[in-house]
Amino acid sequence: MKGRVIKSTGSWYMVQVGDKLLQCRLRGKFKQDDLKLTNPIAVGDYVEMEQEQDQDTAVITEILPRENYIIRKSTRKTHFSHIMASNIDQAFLVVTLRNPRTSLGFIDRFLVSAESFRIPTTIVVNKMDQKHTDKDWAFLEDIMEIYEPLGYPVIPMSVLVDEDVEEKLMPLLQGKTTLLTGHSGVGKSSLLNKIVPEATQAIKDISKFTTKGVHTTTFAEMFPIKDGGYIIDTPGIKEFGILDIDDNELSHYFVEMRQYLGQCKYNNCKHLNEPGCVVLEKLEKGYIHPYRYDSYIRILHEEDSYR
Ligand SMILES: Nc1nc2c(ncn2[C@@H]2O[C@H](COP(=O)(O)OP(=O)(O)O)[C@@H](O)[C@H]2O)c(=O)[nH]1
Ligand SMILES: [Mg+2]
Ligand SMILES: [Zn+2]
Repeated sequence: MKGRVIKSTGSWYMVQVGDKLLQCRLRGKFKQDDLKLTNPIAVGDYVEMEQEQDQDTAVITEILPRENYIIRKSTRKTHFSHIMASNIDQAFLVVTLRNPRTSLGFIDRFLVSAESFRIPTTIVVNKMDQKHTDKDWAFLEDIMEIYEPLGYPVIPMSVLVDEDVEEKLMPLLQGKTTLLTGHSGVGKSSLLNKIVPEATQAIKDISKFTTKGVHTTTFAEMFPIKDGGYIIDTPGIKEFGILDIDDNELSHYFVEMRQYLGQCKYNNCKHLNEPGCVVLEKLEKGYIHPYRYDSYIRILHEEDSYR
């Protein structure tokens, strides 16, 4: 029997099989190749199960290979990582121009992570109904001018006020597994509730179902949407860091730089001030946005400071 893990508490897993939910546990040890993981099974995993005799629970016997996954460092065990979610088709990064203002640096950090996991991203600019200043409008223009040409669609909207939220977003969400992310307070839960009105109820049901006292909010949760597809809500986005990206690797995750890599004079070029650097040349000619280059430099130095 094959299903998909939509919720995990660490010891029990909620698995969706067709339109049914099954409570499952693990049997035996699972081999994890190179990763040291605190969780062998993550939300989003496709698994094989065997029904337990005389019970409406099942045992997970196998994890099918993951297409991708997002991971963060374990907060409990050093040198261990925690898979937050797997088999993700796309991310929706929700940002706001004010209350709170999402910085370009934050957007770029997320995009680098998403690129490293090979997850395409759409930027949803929410709370467009708010009273915006000239500076806010200029910021929206920057966002559209910088990210749309790079292949990151930008969708301004108001989840609270717009009547066509579902109409606008559903075609983009259907049949896909979408990671919903962004700063706290930008409207992720509001968006989730528009797309999956049952979500609030589902959250309650599931927490009733799982062991009492388990702190479930640190886990990602996956919500099936009607006509196929899932939305994954991730708590703790603050920790969605950039893991172990080498200095020389970083520019691979800036899509506009990627195309020039290999053309620099030195093959270990960090695009800082090296002679014959094609990235610097393209920056000067205006093919690379100065804000993006600025983010590149910041992330490069931040990464250094972790070591
Ligand atoms: N003005 C306005 N407020 C919104 C909008 N969407 C959400 N909010 C409000 O922003 C606050 C945070 O929303 P929430 O969905 O909890 O954000 P989350 O932390 O990202 O899940 C709540 O008070 C919402 O009512 C919007 O489109 N416009
Ligand atoms: Mg929320
Ligand atoms: Zn270079």
